[in-house]
Amino acid sequence: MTLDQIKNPKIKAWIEECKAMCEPDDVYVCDGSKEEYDRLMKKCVESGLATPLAKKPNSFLFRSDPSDVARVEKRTFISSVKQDDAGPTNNWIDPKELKATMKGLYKGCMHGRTMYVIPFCMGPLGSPISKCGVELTDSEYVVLNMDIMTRAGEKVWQYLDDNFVPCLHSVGKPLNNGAKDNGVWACAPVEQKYISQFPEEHLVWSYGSGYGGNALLGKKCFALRIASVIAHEEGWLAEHMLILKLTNPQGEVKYVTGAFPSACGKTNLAMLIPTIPGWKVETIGDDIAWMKFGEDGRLYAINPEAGFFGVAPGTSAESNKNALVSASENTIFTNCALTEDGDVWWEGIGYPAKGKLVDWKGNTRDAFPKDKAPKGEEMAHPNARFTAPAKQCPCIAKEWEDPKGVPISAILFGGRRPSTVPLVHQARSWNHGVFLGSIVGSEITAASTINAAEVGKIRRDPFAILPFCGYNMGDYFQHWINVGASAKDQDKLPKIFYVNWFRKDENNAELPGGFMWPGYGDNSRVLAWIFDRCDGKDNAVETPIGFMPKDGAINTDGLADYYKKTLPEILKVDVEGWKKEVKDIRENHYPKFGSHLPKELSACLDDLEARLSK
Ligand code: OXD
Ligand code: MN
Repeated sequence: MTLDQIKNPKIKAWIEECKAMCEPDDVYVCDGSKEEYDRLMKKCVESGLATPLAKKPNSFLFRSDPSDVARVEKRTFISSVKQDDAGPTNNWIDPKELKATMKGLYKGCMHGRTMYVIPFCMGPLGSPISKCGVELTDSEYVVLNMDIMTRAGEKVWQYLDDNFVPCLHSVGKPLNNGAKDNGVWACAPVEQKYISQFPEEHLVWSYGSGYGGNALLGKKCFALRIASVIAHEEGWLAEHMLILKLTNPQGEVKYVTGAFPSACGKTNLAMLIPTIPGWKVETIGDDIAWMKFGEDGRLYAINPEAGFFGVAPGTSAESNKNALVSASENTIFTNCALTEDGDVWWEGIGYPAKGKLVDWKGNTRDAFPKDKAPKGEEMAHPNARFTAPAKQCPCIAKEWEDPKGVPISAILFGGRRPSTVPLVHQARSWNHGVFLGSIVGSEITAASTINAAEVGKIRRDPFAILPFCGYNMGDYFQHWINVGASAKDQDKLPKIFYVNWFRKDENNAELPGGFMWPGYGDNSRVLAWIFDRCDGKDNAVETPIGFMPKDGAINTDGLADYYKKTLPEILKVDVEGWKKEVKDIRENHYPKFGSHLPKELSACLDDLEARLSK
């Protein structure tokens, strides 16, 4: 298809307008075919930007610019008409001002480049929950990644209508007077990077970065920031959550979603291999869930994505074998190290590097003894990624693309909490669950700060959506309360749980890494308790913080003795710790939301305080 053949006048006019502003050398409408993917990849290889990997079929390694290696939260804007609508947790610039600045940058920014038109769908084609968009980009890398991460190309046109989400992207490096990239990653300096969402227009404008969520606009920009706004308008939920399918030894199935801040093992949980016999975990999604009520009054979830954009370092056969298999072919690697025999390598891959490696900056170096690189000298960038098709995941659930979604029985919240928060507790009600989501946080550890005074403090990341909420977070809390209240049948709402795999006891030398719970596959023991809770099994006791496992209700068969000994400790209510938690929420967290904080949440906080004092 060519630009002239696009039938929808609104889409066509928008592309023409962007073309006139960005002045590309030409415009190419992507069809999403394998031939197109191979052709664009060949272009990247020939220009020196991509390296084919001899050890992984149809897989390629890209290296980005050291200034362009991650999402840039300080350059991410929610540009609502009123600042109050962006709320206290988002960066805001008046849309008139931001558009004027960005138009200045966009003017002629695609000189010497092709503008690719990517029609794409977030969610299974034809699903009533899915939504479509069009991304315009001057980056082949973006086209190739969008091809894996979304349903993209010719097949999407029949679902595109006037409600499409327009997403404009440029790497921000015009090639004037015949200049070439010469295999160098194109991007703009940090102060010229803008990842902008215009919530009233459901519009995304991204400039200056070619990396991940800054550039693959279907993911964080559309499926979370803009979708959260649409969900707020339409009465559903767009969440930073994994979706998993859990089957018990009797063959009964439940679906669970889970929100965890980054670096808390969301992908690992979604692909977990249970250590308790007879249980099975399968994957529906590892990052985003869109949830809407079905006819039967249950909340149904789809994964709007079609691939995994996973963090490579730390992914090993032990931590997540299924992710490794997912990324064993047809995969794009970014900022991993390259081995002499044409494979990728990263810190924490589970085996030592041999001989010389080309690091993520393109320098050839000897592997470090024991693979312990000093901080900042890693072979793979700590945010190195693999982009792999979800259908290649060995544990992908057969219904992962079911257009009606999967009915959710439980919603989990969690974070890295070395103290206070127990292994698992269950909310008493939907609103109490919203309270638990609103207080999610991860403790700052010595590893993440050089300021000793910070250690032990909690960085709050409500619903793990802090960098991805497209509107006022206080209104977002209220929206969750309203969704619960709008349920036709309150009994059919998912049950809500708070889990914590990360309790520590530094004084117990027996515990690997000081962790009081083994995590990974052993988290299935907690999932099993949650499964039975959803069936109303008598396996819980009521405590001041919510329902917790009865003695013996967590299966410990085969668990190392030292974990059997620590279990009672991580299943206790730490009353003093929770009192401090209440104080921190009351003094530092909730006041941020001012008059937008729902009264239901203040009431939950008062109630918790009263119960802890009884
Ligand atoms: C991601 C993130 O890349 O949450 O998924 O940062
Ligand atoms: Mn994420």
